[in-house]
Amino acid sequence: MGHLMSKQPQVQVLLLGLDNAGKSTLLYKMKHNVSVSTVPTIGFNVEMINARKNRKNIAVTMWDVGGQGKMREHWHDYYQNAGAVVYVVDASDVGRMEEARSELEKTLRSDHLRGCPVILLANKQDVSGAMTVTEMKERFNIRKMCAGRDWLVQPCSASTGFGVEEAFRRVVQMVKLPSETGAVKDNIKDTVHNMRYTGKQ
Ligand SMILES: Nc1nc2c(ncn2[C@@H]2O[C@H](COP(=O)(O)OP(=O)(O)OP(=O)(O)O)[C@@H](O)[C@H]2O)c(=O)[nH]1
Ligand SMILES: [Mg+2]
Repeated sequence: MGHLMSKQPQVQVLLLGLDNAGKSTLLYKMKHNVSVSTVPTIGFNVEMINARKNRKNIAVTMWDVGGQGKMREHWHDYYQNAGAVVYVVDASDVGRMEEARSELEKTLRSDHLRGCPVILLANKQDVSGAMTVTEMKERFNIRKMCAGRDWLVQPCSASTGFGVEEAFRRVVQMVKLPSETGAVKDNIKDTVHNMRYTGKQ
């Protein structure tokens, strides 16, 4: 199986966003279609999800990195081979919207993420008072912030599953294959496999 997998193009997707945004909930909803109860992520979770792109099977490795203040200092360790950034926002937490916006802005300043597509997820749409896509676009000034790259704002609820399949489909559409970025090192897939297996023990 390892041999077969290694023939597939591999893409790396980064799930970023503030603590409590819903990244881990989203990851397991995407991977297994289950609702799990989560604890704040210290370090990261990583899962591989198979998908089809350009009539080929691809393996999408989703890196879910902790969003607490201390964890954000490590986000840049994950930037280098990212084919897309999925930025998850708790759309119901209006009080932290500026913090969410400025962290995304800071992230996108990295040279490693130049031209990297961004999918902004307006999560927690099941909560009344959650900001709409239109409101989020304005609040983030997303058109300007994401000038020079593909971007999309998508509503979802990681808890109920609303918009989650659609979000994943869009991620696969937008993600850059390694041949497009030229950035993935030969041994990346081995590293990913090793980390996955280590994580499961
Ligand atoms: N109502 C509602 N709650 C959600 C949704 N998504 C996540 N949550 C809840 O929000 C809380 C935080 O979710 P996590 O997935 O752990 O958040 P996280 O972004 O991984 O947080 P860190 O690991 O600290 O960065 C949990 O109590 C989730 O159940 C959603 O769409 N709607
Ligand atoms: Mg988490």
